[in-house]
Amino acid sequence: MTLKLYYAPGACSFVPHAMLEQAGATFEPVAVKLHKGEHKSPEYLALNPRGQVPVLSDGGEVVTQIVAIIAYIDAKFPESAFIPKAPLARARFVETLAWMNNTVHPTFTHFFMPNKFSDDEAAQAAMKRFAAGQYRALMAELQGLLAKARAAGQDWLGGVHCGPLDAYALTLLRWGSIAGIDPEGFPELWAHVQRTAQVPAVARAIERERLQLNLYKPA
Ligand SMILES: N[C@@H](CCC(=O)N[C@@H](CS)C(=O)NCC(=O)O)C(=O)O
Repeated sequence: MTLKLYYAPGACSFVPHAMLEQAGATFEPVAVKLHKGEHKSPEYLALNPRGQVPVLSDGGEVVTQIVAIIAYIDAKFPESAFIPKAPLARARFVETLAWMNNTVHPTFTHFFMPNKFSDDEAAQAAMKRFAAGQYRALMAELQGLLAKARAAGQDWLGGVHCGPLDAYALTLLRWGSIAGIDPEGFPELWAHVQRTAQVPAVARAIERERLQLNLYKPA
């Protein structure tokens, strides 16, 4: 099998995972257990020296970074039309993807892995608290983007069908529930995520990763 996706359950690698399922691709899913440090093993670092998921390997060529992997899967499975072709719609898609990947995602990393940003425990605790607040505001912004898409007649964040932006939104709201944010506090976004989870290809990726969508525990 030429295509291999290295993923960690519940991680950002869910986005290319759902895309490959949606494309009907034949691929080998390879689970990487982050909690066991498998991403820091010599074998994995030989594949991706940054020690992160996702990694997509195609016949020995390795692609890292979600944005690049999404572009690659889109180009490889053009019939799935993951990324709109019309100039403005395409720019809007990339605009939202870039924001998810360079703003929302790293904000969660500051909550989830504050040790990446400081070796001072008090600073880490402060960072976690601050990042959770920032993340809540970003969820509100994401819900606003969804409302804007709907007002423009789109059922899905990237256009007429469920795609990578919807899978990323699902991942980000699920992460929010880990950060103490009740997804039900964002009813339109939560409904959208639940609807995304019911798309058969997305449901297959959820099942393989054994994901629970809402991990919120009231204090
Ligand atoms: N900029 C990277 C971020 C990837 C990333 O943050 N991956 C996380 C999982 S969501 C990871 O592998 N974390 C383990 C670590 O960084 O040690 C991308 O877009 O692919």
